[in-house]
Amino acid sequence: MLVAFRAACRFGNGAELLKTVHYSRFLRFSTAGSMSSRHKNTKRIQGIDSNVWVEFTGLAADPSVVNLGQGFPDISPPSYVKEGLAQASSVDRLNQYTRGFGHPPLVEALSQVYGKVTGRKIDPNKDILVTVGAYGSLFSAIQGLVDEGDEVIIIEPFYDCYDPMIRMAGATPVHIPLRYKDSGKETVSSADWVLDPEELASKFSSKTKAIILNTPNNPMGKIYTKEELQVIADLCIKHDTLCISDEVYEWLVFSGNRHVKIATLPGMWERTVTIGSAGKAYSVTGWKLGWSIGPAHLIKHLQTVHQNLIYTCPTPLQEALAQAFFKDFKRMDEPECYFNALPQELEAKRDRMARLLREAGLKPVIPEGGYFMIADVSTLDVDFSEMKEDEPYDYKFIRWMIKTKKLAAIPVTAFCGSESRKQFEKYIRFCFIKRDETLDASEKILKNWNK
Ligand code: IK2
Repeated sequence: MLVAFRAACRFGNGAELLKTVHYSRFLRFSTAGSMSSRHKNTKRIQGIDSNVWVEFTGLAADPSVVNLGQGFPDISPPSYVKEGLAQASSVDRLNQYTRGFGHPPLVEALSQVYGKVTGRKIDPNKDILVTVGAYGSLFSAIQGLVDEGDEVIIIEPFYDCYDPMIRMAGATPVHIPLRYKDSGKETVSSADWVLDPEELASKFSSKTKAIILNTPNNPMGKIYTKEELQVIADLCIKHDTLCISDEVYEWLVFSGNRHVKIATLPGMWERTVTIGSAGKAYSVTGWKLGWSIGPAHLIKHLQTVHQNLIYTCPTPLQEALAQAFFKDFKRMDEPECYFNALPQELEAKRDRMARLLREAGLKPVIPEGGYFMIADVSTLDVDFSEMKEDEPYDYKFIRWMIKTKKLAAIPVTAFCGSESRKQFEKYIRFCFIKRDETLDASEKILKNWNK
């Protein structure tokens, strides 16, 4: 409007100026009229408009801030993965649409890898769906399998999108927190956070359609043992409940631990959708490719959502990912396989992060897997007098830390319902899949913490 006004004045075009003023008035009135009803949001997105990633990624964008917040690697992805994408995009045919439910070479590669891991034959066309990130798989699974009036159990702390996705389907999330069980050891580990089997059993009812499991867990790094998974599996079978198992960190397992797929327990394959992510498997979060694997009678419902939502994922990315999987499938038991090499590299970063946090007076919970570490910050004396009154402690702490210390992390209560806020608000989450230079910069901040 201002530009049009200036131009009209400069060129002496009075008629044009009047037209512009009239048009802008018309726009203002017509918009104001319709804002009241037609422009309102749908009920299904009521109350889910705030998002921790939108808010804290914005705050951490200041280049003077060391960002250990959002979970993306700043280490390089493997060179053969990057080269594979360049090669794929040089083939004309691979720049066009591909099969909607997954590019044929990719579903073939996934069926080989997961066939080996699960010890069962996986049909590349019927048991797999390739999606836009693990987000796409979660959304398709929840929309395709969960109905209005259903209940879905989720274990706190949980990846934050589960809750709004369940609400968007018209269902009700039922939360159950992991509870801290003192092992008597000086070091607290993610294994010390456990489900109470009786409390879990009390959450199942005739309305329970599904439980969402996340192992290794984000934000805590907990890896459920086979015995813990068996408790969940027994309840799923008893109540004829589905399991949506988010296993995006499946390869990121530190020494002394083992990742078990709940789908491999007796009676669980036919009721489980297992979700993976290329972003996490190959340190390429920007590729946003994920997949769901499960029995054809469940996957077909996810395929129905997918074909009416986005239809197909980018072909060159799927081709490059397929070639990476074929390469690593051949050497899955060797240390060079990325699925074995990355957790080794990460374990050293985990140990360094834990040491740095302890030196600054924070109390880290040592993760068994994944690339996040939560730490108790309640021991630190911080003046929050200028902060918003009504926010949980962890939100205030991180706002203060970004502003005062130039270090970004993520509040753990973003991963909880309001009932468990008190239990988790003294923790914040750090991401440690970072280059040595980034960890050096955080070390400098943490070493000077008390100055
Ligand atoms: N499920 C879990 C458990 C995830 O952690 C993620 C992505 N991580 O998010 C970044 C962070 O926590 O800082 C997803 C699903 C989604 O994966 P994708 O990126 O493949 O959609």
